[in-house]
Amino acid sequence: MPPVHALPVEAIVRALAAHPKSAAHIVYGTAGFRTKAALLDSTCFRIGLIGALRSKALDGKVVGLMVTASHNPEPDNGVKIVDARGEMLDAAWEPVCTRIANAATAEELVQELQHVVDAFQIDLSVPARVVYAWDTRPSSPSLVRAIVDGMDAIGAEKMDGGLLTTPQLHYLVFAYNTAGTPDAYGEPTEEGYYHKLGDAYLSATQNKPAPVTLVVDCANGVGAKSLQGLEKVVPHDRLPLQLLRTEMKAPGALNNGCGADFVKTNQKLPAGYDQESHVQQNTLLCSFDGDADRIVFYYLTGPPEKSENFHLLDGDRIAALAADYLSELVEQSGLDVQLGCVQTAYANGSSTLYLEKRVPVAFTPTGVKHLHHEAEKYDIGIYFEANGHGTVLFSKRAMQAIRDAKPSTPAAHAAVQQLAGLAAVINQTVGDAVSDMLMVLVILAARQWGPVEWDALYTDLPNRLCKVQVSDRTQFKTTDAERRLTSPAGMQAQIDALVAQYPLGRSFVRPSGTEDVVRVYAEAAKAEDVAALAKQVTALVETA
Ligand code: NG1
Ligand code: ZN
Repeated sequence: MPPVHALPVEAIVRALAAHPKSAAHIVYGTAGFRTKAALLDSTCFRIGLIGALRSKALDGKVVGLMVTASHNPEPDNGVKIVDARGEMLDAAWEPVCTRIANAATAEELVQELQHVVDAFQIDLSVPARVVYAWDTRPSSPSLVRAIVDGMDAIGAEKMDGGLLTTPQLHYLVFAYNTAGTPDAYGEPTEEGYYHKLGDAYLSATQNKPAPVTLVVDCANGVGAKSLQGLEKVVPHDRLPLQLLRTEMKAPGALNNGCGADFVKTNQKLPAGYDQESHVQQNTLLCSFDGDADRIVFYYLTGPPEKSENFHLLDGDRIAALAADYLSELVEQSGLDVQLGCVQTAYANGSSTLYLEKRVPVAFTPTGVKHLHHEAEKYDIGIYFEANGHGTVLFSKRAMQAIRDAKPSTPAAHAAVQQLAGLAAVINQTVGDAVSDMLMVLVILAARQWGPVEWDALYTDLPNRLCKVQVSDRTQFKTTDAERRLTSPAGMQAQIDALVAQYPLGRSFVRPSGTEDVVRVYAEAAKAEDVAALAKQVTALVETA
């Protein structure tokens, strides 16, 4: 037996033989590791090793490993690490993951592992604790076995979270690590999650008339299971949900013709919705993505055959709804807490104008980890990507102010109560379709609004998002929260000249972090101008 302060090299090398490395080079990016499931076995074994090391590096705190490829097609899969406060993996560890995943031989792998132990001065005698979970993809169980082999080889206490949504795993990690402390987030079980959200929702909607029915497209993914769990703790008359696309076991069904990404990208109903009796004019509808960390809402104002009858209420609208309501509550409560909102360049310009009238607005590069960190700078930080990924963070300071509040009027008292209720409804670790859905329902119930009133907060500027294939997307470099190009030389000046031709014109170009393409975004006051601007900027990019 090697001493406890050394890596168990023999055990690792022995177990490694069952998980041969594929030739593909793989990078730990915004979404963790993500690619075709068939290429991921060795990556998963190795992330089992890394998860254990990360836990040891954090003094034995629980870290999470989630197997999912979110909104991507069913044959894809992925794996990512959840850090001890339930947030995304510390950026300093991303290159560590990449190096370990790509080590070509057993010898190299052991060297890389030892390098991490030395670089982060990890005390290997600290016991590791790792909780893992997976989505509904057929490839997930075998990838989970590879993770377990990795954890067994290095030695870790394993906690089997089972089939969960990504935000449920984030919840579990945070709940484990805060259990028994003054910051205790909730019971660290799946049921604990349903009770925390469900009870908070019931208390925040107390004495309100029954909300409208919400039709939920579960993307045939794990979100269906999560909502069924929630329905067990919240009576149907208090949360009238109609769940559609719940086929978690049907081969090929996941994210296929449904789900948040399909609806947002195509700006239309999930396939087959026109045949559903529940889908009617002015009904509030929403779509989850495959691992239920994203949500978009929508509604119809006439027969679905006509595209102009479809109205999307995306992440920008959720941010606007939250900012409108929360800023009012903060004012009524008299509390000294600062609200702020974080967006990316993809936010519709009209939403930014709307928000800026109410709260400070900051911009970050694409990717929720950037938004999350920026939102932490406020007492109450609202962040949403236009595609529906986001949440609202209540800082320790805000929670303390809410607890210590001595409201002088009944209205101020009610506002403080409502802030406390919303803080409990909203998942504080990561964007969560279920918790975002409940937040929207709480606000709509308080406002007595339906989708039409919500939609009336502002009018979107016409916009377009295009993908361009280029020979080398790394030549595209950006600055100013990805809103301006610094390379290729001279291209930004050309974009500026094009944009200046159109009233309320805006356009930017950035390389995708998840696909081998360059994205072009354009918006302007008139639809025909957007089409022209997007075409001209795309043509510029194609010449690079
Ligand atoms: P990239 O491929 O870097 O544009 C996409 C989304 C992001 C984010 C990430 C992570 C757009 C334009 N981009 O990033 O918002 O969700 O995937 O999944 O929607
Ligand atoms: Zn997702």
